[in-house]
Amino acid sequence: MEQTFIMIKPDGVQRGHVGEIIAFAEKHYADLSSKPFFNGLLDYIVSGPVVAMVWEGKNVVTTGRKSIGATNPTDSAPGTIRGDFAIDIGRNVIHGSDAVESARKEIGLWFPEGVANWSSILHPWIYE
Ligand code: IDP
Ligand code: MG
Repeated sequence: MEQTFIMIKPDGVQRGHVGEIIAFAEKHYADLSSKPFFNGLLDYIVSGPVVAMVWEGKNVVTTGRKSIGATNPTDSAPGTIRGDFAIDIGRNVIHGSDAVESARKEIGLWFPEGVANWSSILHPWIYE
C-alpha cells in the first residue's frame, strides 16, 4: 500500500522548546537549499517539537496533499488544513510528501527503524 510522510509543523503543535534536529531539517528540505527562504525555513522547522507520522492508503500521497491544500495558504481552499488554519506561506502548519518517491525518502529519514505494520479491522468496509 502507498505511504506518505506527514508532519505537523511547530506552529501546528504550538511551540515551546528549541528543536534539536537541524541536520534532519537540512536533509529533509535539501531540494530547497538554493532558495532565498531556506535559512528561515530551517529556523522555523527546528523552532519547536513536531508531530511526525506516516499515513497509508490508496493514492495517499495525492489525497494527503489535497487535504493539506496549496503551499501558500492564500491559495488553499476552505476545508483544507492550510486553508482553514494558516495565513502565511512561511507558517503553513503542516507538511506532506509531494510524490511517492519523496515519501519513501522522507519516511526513511524520519523513521530509520521502519514503521509498524498495522491494518484496521475496518479495511474491508473502506476498500472494495
Ligand atoms: P510544500 O510544503 O507545499 O511541498 P515546498 O515548495 O516544498 O512546498 O516548500 C516547502 C516549505 O517551504 C513550504 O511548506 C513553506 O513552509 C516554505 N516555503 C515555500 N515557499 C516559501 C516562500 O516563498 N517563503 C517562505 N517560505 C516558503
Ligand atoms: Mg514540498
